[in-house]
Amino acid sequence: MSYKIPLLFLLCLTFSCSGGTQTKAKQSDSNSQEIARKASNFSADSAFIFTKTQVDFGPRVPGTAAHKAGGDFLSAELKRFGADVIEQEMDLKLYNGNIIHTRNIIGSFQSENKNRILLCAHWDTRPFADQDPNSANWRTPIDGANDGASACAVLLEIARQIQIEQPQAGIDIIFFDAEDWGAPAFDRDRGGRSGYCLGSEYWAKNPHVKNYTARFGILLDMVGAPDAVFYKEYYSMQHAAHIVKKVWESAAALGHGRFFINAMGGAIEDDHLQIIQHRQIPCINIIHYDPHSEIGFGSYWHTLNDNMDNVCKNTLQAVGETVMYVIYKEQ
Ligand code: AHN
Ligand code: ZN
Repeated sequence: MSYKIPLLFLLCLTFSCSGGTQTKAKQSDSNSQEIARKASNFSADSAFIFTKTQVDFGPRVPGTAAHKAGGDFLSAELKRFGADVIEQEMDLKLYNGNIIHTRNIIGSFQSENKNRILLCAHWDTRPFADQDPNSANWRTPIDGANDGASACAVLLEIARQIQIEQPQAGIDIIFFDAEDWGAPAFDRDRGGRSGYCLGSEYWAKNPHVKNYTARFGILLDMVGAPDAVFYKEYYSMQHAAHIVKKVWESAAALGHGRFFINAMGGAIEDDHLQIIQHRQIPCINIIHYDPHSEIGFGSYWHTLNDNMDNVCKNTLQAVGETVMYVIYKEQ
């Protein structure tokens, strides 16, 4: 008789435990589905139009009318989507000693929320197609449909979605100026500095809000080419491996593993490095760079082929949805 009580007790325990686990698993399953549903609201059609609108202004090279128009557009769109917008205007010194007038554009959602996520991209375009196969084009500015416009377009579409459905965290979207004025291949012996990432360097040293910080940052760069592949970038892994893991796992869960490759890529000097070094915010870079290809970057990179013919909605969708999934998942 005496064995009956413990057996009954054991059975109850077993059932209640497995029941509990099952409920929890179901809950997290339906949570993930709900987050995936929110993320799927990202519209590639909309992002494509945001890309084209920027390109239609002409190359957004600091000092030009197209640059002014492009910046005004990004700023007005962020306001239209309900962000508090701050513009930082600054004169910056180029690799060759020349000074350019530039502007970082910052859009903040739920500005009072201390729990923040930073999303960023550069909005200026390269003044010279110094990688173009035809040397006659080396001094011609590029459209920057991928290198500039695509990432800003994805972030604008995310801003539009955030206005409709707010995530728990406050989101800051920063469009950095003067990323792409690195010394061109035909003028490399001048000055000691690479010349890239000037706008982000300025912001990281002089943030728009005193002592600004965020849980983490995600930089997007060249996220629109049909054949884009995003490998795990070296500095992102060094300083923010947990964010890389989160983003690549989210992409896989959404079926975007074709774009987000689960392998190491190169070490790329980009805006995220300024944020890591000068603001100590763990920041990752989602960038089209294939370590197995000859140049690494896409074949259009810093050539006149970086135009609208090289922008694909499937890629914009994969990146936009993945980033949205990550920000809606964050508590
Ligand atoms: C370098 O080529 C050193 N960095 C690439 C950063 C970049 C340029 N991203 C877009 N254009
Ligand atoms: Zn570039």
